[in-house]
Amino acid sequence: MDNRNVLVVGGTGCGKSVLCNVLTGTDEFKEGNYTVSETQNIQIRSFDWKEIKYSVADTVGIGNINLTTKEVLSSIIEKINSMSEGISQVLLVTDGRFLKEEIEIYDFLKEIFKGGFVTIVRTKFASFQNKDECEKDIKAMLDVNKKIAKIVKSCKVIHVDNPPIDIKAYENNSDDDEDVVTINRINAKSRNKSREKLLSHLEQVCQDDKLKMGKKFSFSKIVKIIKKN
Ligand SMILES: Nc1nc2c(ncn2[C@@H]2O[C@H](COP(=O)(O)OP(=O)(O)O)[C@@H](O)[C@H]2O)c(=O)[nH]1
Ligand SMILES: [Mg+2]
Repeated sequence: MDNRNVLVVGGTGCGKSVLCNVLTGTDEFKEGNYTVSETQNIQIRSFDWKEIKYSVADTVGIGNINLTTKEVLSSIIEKINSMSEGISQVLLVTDGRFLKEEIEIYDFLKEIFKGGFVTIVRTKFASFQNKDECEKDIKAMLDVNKKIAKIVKSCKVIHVDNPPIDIKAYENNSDDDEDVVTINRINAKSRNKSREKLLSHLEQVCQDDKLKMGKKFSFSKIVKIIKKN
């Protein structure tokens, strides 16, 4: 069976772990809101789709309060190295704010791989099923500043919405309980739609050739890249 390795990166709290759950169809990646510490043990999970085995790797985000940028980038390198066959596609997750952290990760990845390997996944976008709204949003990204415009132009952008599916009801109020069940159900539907969109995107963009990081990639080079920003 063919296999594809997908690396998920981005700032803290932008929805990386949720995206990994949605893609792999599990709840094994730890979701959290960004005031709480997030993914410490970077995880990989696999699933089969249309005769292809996909392995999805979550990473810790830059901006994590417990780790320095250097530590985060070196943990991403570790992750890339653990996928020994190489990376098929990088999903750079942003929730629309396009933080300095996301730009740093992009520059870093550009330094270690070349070419069109990155898909920007715009999360928390409720109108993700509406093509016009997605296009409008891409236009808005192009207008933020030159640097972001350059990144957006070099990548494919895909919009999704993966809202929470474990919202808890107030206690002792049956009416509210019903509403919460309904919201969770609607949110699960949105996640399913996002998954369909992501899978058909991956099917298109993942080539047989995988990206490999230069074996001699050194830590001092990482530091240089960070300092450049
Ligand atoms: N509404 C909505 N909430 C999201 C989405 N993606 C993530 N979240 C929420 O954002 C928070 C951070 O998500 P998480 O995946 O843990 O972020 P990470 O730090 O990038 O791994 C959680 O509270 C999620 O429920 C999304 O697409 N839509
Ligand atoms: Mg996480």
